[in-house]
Amino acid sequence: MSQASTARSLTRFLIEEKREGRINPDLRLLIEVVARACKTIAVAVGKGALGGVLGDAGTGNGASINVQGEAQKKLDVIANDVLLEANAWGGHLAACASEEMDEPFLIPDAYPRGNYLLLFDPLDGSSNIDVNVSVGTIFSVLVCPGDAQDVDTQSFLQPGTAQVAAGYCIYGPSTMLVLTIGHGTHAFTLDREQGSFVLTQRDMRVPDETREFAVNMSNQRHWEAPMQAYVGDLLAGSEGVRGNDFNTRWIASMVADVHRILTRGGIFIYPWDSRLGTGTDPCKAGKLRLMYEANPMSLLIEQAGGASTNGRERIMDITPTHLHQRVPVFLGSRAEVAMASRYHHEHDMARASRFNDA
Ligand code: P6P
Repeated sequence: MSQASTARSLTRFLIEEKREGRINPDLRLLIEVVARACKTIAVAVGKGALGGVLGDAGTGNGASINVQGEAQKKLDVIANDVLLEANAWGGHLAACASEEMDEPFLIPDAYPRGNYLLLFDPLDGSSNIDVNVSVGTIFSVLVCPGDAQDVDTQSFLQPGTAQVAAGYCIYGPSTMLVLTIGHGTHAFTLDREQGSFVLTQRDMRVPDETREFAVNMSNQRHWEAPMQAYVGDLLAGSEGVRGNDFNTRWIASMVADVHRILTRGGIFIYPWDSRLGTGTDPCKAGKLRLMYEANPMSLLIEQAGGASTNGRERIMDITPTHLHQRVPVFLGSRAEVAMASRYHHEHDMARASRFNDA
């Protein structure tokens, strides 16, 4: 049989998952629609300067700023619009929420509403667009609690454990869709000639151990004590308590860093830092967003045997209070995430003991 005929397309994979009772027709449609939207985004991203879509969005009086207070790129807006338009009419969604929109987009009355909620970062890492570094789309799927006609922001505020699907599409040398529907994490590569995603890695596994960490070291002086201690011991390498040398990678595109970790292991860290205030404000508890960055990536990583915490607790156990709230992120190889979390736990215990002794 030819390679083409034995290759398993995303469509065939989802039909077989439905046959196994792991997915229902509406969720299958949702994933196919998101995958198709990602192919459209891949075309726009791939054009680069030839597409006239690089640079900042916004009119002549300066770049437009999104709800995060960040300058929007033209491709941020394009990717967001592609995902909204693709998902509006299918009848599978009640509403969408996006990093690029203050409020959720409720499916208009002109179309039927379904029982799913879709959350996305339409183009994560977009600051890398203008320097031709891999970027990606991250998405998370929840079930709408109650009647879809009553959907509102509160409907989205569910912990990561409530996700029924999550994934990302990475626009790199190849375009890949990495997906979980709660039964493993699987990778599909876009066959540009056929125009379809083909299963290229079933059941990705994150190695438990690693010698590679990903963090933006320029923020080191702003980190809290346990994070300083943890990274200090990594940097001490084989002459320090860890007894091994470590390598570092930082692409500054979460999708690309997480994809590397899913592929060969590692730990990805974006910790809280003192510039963000006391850490008690959920909208300043870190840089990365809980609902449409940390939660979907955490589900993908856990489904691949890895772990994901905020340094102190499992990220997917956090009950959100704000749609755009942020969270410190430690995710990847299970043993290394446990080690980083141990530094935080031991720091907190010692502080509590000093407080009790005072
Ligand atoms: P820094 C991209 O803007 C992003 O949200 C993630 O994709 C990435 O991991 C992080 O920010 C990079 O942040 O502060 O290193 O530029």
